[in-house]
Amino acid sequence: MGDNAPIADPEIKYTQIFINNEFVKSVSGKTFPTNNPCTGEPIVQIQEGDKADVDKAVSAAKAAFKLGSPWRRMDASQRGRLLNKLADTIERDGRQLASLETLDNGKPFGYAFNFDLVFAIKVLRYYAGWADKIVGQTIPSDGDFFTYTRHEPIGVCGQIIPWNFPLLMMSWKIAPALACGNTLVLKPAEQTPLTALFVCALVKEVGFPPGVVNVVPGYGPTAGAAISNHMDVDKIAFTGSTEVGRLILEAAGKSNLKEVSLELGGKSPNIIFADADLADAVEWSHNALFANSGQACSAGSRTYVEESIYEEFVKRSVERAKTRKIGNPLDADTESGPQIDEEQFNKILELIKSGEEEGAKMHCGGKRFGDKGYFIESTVFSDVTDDMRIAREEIFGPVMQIIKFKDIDEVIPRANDTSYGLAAAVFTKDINKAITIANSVQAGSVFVNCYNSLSANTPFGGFKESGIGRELGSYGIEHYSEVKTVTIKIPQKNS
Ligand code: TXE
Repeated sequence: MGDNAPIADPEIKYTQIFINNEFVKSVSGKTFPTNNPCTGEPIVQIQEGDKADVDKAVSAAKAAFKLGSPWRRMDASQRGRLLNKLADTIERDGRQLASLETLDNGKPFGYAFNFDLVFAIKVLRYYAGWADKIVGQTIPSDGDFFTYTRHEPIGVCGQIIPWNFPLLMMSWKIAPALACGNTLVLKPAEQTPLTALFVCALVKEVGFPPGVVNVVPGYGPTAGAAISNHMDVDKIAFTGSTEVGRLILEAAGKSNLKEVSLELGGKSPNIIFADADLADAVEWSHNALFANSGQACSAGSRTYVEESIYEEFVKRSVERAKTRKIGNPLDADTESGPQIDEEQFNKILELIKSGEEEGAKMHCGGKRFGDKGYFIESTVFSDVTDDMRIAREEIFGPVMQIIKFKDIDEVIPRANDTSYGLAAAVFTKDINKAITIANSVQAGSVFVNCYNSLSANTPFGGFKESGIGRELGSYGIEHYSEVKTVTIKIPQKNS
């Protein structure tokens, strides 16, 4: 086996809560299983954190953030060095990490290795570079005064992440937080704790001081709620459902008004004009929806196609969906693995049923794939109208909705008629159409003749109910630092 081949049965070394650079058991003594979505069977038992464990983790993070602590005294350049070293060790152990991700999440190993892992490493390196470049201003304030600003870390950051890109979402959260000098308590999703716990061992190995990074696996209403309600958590960053995003905001309001950044759901319009390169648009649109088994917040889940090419676009999209290889995520040619769990599996099948009942035309798929695990066939609907549930609700599964439109003036308000605003795309060769769409859609990211082309240095986040704040790029730094204005009386000011 080469260095890039999956490990079918990766060793699982880390199943405990990580506090103060030590792996520990839960206070309650409880454990929970993490399951293999290919079979529905448990992989291993994980120590189950809840409020008592979160309290311990927050105390550790608070102590690590004390004035004079090794972390607060550390050179900013050294914080960057530690982040780079973390990226190095993740790269070194990439095969193991990607194999764990595939086992726990079900995504094809090729994607886990070549996309999730590679992107996570890039994000760590990108923010490593930022650590000693986070600077304030000197300001010529009125009077005999001199003012400067300091961009200080906020303090203890709570970070709650989902199961669709476990390692990647961890990197998006911890990299900017650590670059800015914060300490953190992160809760991975209960479905996918394995890679986050593996990274904890690397955090310790590369030399982050104890208490800087703490990871508490557990369930949302217990461990997650304990983080979002905690009086000593100064900021919370969350990626997940809009429903839970509201709970997080509410908890922040009811506790200590901790700062909140949210990256929530989406129902992103992908608009294909008749002048687009058709083959290209079909392939991008296919992947915009089916990548990661449809489990992406920015999925292009409302495919709007101009009337004159509608039939042809549907025909080609159906052909493409039928060739999509679903199956064992360890096989090199597999494009889609299973959905994450039974709850998501049932939700998706129920929404497919609603599409049929509401009169959309189903061309392929529509049911379970195979006889075990949570696989669903690649499903394509045409004749979808804006009011159908499949056109309004986030399905988070391999279900494509192709919707007809007449012209640019008509499609813009339709594209914006949603409570979400995460992403949008337009396919056209006409620069004026591209720019008009890009400037008119209410979305945090707009892609022109491409889709989901993300990068560590490009901001990502939502308009409207898709979230608050931006991650990645320089914008990500803003959510992990406080600006302090220091004004000093001076004997005499001169210009
Ligand atoms: O999300 P949850 P679920 C969407 C997608 C999906 C739906 C439900 O539509 O079908 O959400 O998925 C933690 N306090 N997205 O149920 O519950 C939970 O433990 C604090 C979009 O898996 O939001 C996990 O760590 N935390 C999305 C995280 O929140 C709580 C990614 C996400 O889980 C909590 C995933 C609580 N009360 C789902 N309840 C995206 N934006 O990428 C749960 N959690």
